[in-house]
Amino acid sequence: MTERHEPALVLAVGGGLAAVRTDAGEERIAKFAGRLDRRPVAGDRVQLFIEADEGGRIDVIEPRSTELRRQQRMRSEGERAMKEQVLAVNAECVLIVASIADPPLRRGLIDRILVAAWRGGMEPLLAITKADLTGRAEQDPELVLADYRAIGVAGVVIDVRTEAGADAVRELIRGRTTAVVGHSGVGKSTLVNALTAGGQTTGAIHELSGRGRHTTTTATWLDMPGGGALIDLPGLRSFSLAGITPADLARAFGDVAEASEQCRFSDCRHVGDDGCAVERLVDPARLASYRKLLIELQEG
Ligand SMILES: Nc1nc2c(ncn2[C@@H]2O[C@H](COP(=O)(O)OP(=O)(O)O)[C@@H](O)[C@H]2O)c(=O)[nH]1
Ligand SMILES: [Mg+2]
Ligand SMILES: [Zn+2]
Repeated sequence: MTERHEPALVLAVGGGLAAVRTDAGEERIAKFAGRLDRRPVAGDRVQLFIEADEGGRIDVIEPRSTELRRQQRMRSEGERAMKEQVLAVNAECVLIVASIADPPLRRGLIDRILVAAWRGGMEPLLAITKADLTGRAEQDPELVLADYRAIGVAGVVIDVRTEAGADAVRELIRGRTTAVVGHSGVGKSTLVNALTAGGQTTGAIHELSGRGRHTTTTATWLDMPGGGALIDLPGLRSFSLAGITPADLARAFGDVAEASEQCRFSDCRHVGDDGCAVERLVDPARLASYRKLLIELQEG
């Protein structure tokens, strides 16, 4: 077979190799050209150099329309270093999956992913799972949803184990390419399986796993029957952002800003101040998340 270049999609990456699918529908395992200035990520559009029946080499990574990034704290020689990690690229939206209980819903993680989604050019969406466990939850899932709706984030409350749950999410993401993120244990895999009708891993990803090169610690591209795709991310324990800007904070906490207009004093700090409307109107857990991010902003 003659040497050629073919456009392809990166399905998964692991150990210096990628599972890719050419636009002609052929799946291959690809190496990376030495001259690449960045690592390919699931969702990347690439030019694949093919010279043999098997394999290929990623020569070019096309410009990305979106990037979901986080910071990883690393300890190097006693010094605290930050390294940026690109989790998924070219997704149109980010579906944040959070259970209302078991494990309990954590606003901090949701708010951080929101900021990262908006920063990276994606629409954040929220799926609150385990609706059936609302009785033992600390918060009412519908009220949580309402808080996020107020800042422009659409969402659903679902029991993932029902057909209706998967349908509600399918409606929310409507055939778009969606990065799926959440703390582990929230029901993300259950949801992803339902959305991908069993979630068969494609040939090349399977082969990459077989070679011990792809584990569930990196993103995986999954097609959805009827259109659209998921970029399934591993369960996140934490989600760090670096260099939070006032604009990031304003966007993610428009409700806090709005409530603050009703505080008695214009210089209200919303920490036990007389006549504070923010403390009266904003959910305490949400306010706690705001304060944490505000401190990070002030610390730069
Ligand atoms: N009660 C209840 N359990 C769920 C729901 N969704 C998932 N689970 C259970 O939660 C556990 C973790 O689910 P899994 O999909 O593996 O979560 P992941 O770690 O986020 O991928 C499993 O035992 C699921 O059966 C739900 O909506 N309601
Ligand atoms: Mg899982
Ligand atoms: Zn106030």
